[in-house]
Amino acid sequence: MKKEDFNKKIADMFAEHHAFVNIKNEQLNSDNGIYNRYLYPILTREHIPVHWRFDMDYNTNPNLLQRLGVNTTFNAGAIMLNDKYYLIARVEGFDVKSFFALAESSDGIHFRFVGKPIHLPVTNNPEMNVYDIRLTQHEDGWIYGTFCAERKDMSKPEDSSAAVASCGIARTKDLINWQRLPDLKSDAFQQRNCVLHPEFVDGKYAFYTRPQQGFIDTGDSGIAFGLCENIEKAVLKNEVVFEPRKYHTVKEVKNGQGPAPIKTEKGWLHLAHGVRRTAAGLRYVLYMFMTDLKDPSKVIHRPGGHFIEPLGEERVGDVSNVVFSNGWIVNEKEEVFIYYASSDTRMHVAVSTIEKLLDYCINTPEDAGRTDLCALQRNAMIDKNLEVIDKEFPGLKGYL
Ligand code: M1P
Repeated sequence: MKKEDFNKKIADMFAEHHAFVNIKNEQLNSDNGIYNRYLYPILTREHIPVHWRFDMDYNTNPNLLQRLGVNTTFNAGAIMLNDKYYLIARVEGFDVKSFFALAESSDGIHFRFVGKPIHLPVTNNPEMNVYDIRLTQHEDGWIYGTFCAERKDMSKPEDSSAAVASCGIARTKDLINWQRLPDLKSDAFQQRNCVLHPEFVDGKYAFYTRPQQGFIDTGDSGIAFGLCENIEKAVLKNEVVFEPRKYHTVKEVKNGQGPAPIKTEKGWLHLAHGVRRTAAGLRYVLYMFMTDLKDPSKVIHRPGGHFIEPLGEERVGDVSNVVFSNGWIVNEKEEVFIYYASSDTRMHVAVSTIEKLLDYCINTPEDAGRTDLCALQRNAMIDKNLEVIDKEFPGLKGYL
């Protein structure tokens, strides 16, 4: 390529990227009254800046070929800092290694990647991969990131896909400079979906975890809770499963805590993922529950069924039929921005409010537990509605 064509191509690529990241997103009508989805994903691989993928030096890349491709941008942690909305996305290169990258927004909907990918310090046992960071603004003044640190399973040297997942911990004040702490220790062989609770509980750091025996299979596990004295050498004693998986529910195969819970006057709001096995493979949905203000491991409300499911184009991607969330943000108007990834490929947002999420959690009936009871539960609501129609909306009878 001639140098002048090379220069023009680069200018065009930057202009196209700028135009793409500035496309205005549109809120969609809500079909459930609980939250509104948005028309476009909010972070995709097309959001990755040009200079993160291409060598722009004519001497070393005269054909302007992409050198370091990005496959996916998903499973982002989220936090509000200095009135800005931040996501720390899991960005997976073509080399299937993930790294964390910071994206910034002033409205919670339109994001762009800023700076450079985060260079996370390693422990004395460097991991092969990191992903799914949860960000917790802790009352001790630090912002903590807890993430999955994955290493080869050295007990199976012949198996090149055998891995061990642990909970990595790092902390920061500015989301750019990170201090690495030792990985979380507990009796579990493996850990994923570990999240630091934002407040001390009984004067200790509190973790949501998911102890598991295998890398994919979690056995009889569920969302567990445990306390540790020292975050700089975090050892969990007495890790107890308080939100177990359950036969023939959205969390029949496994589940995991999403982001750190949100404190409200009526209890802690939790978002989690639940996994069911289908003929098409595993299906991941999001569900909610609430825990007691004084004891965040005591579930006080369990709305039945899923909260967000993969819909339409969300159903397709690198790992299809998955929605996963490890980040949400509450703003000063008590709007809640729920950031979720679809099919391990791109990020979306759904917007709700604290008022609606509390109503959803407190007043949505629990899973009735059995098909006949579920039918009765629905019929009771329909009978009540027929009375309401009779009294308040007689004109609707023609639609029945
Ligand atoms: O592929 C779906 C998700 O699978 C894992 O989650 P879990 O441990 O709960 O099964 C994670 O690898 C996650 O990143 C991924 O989105």
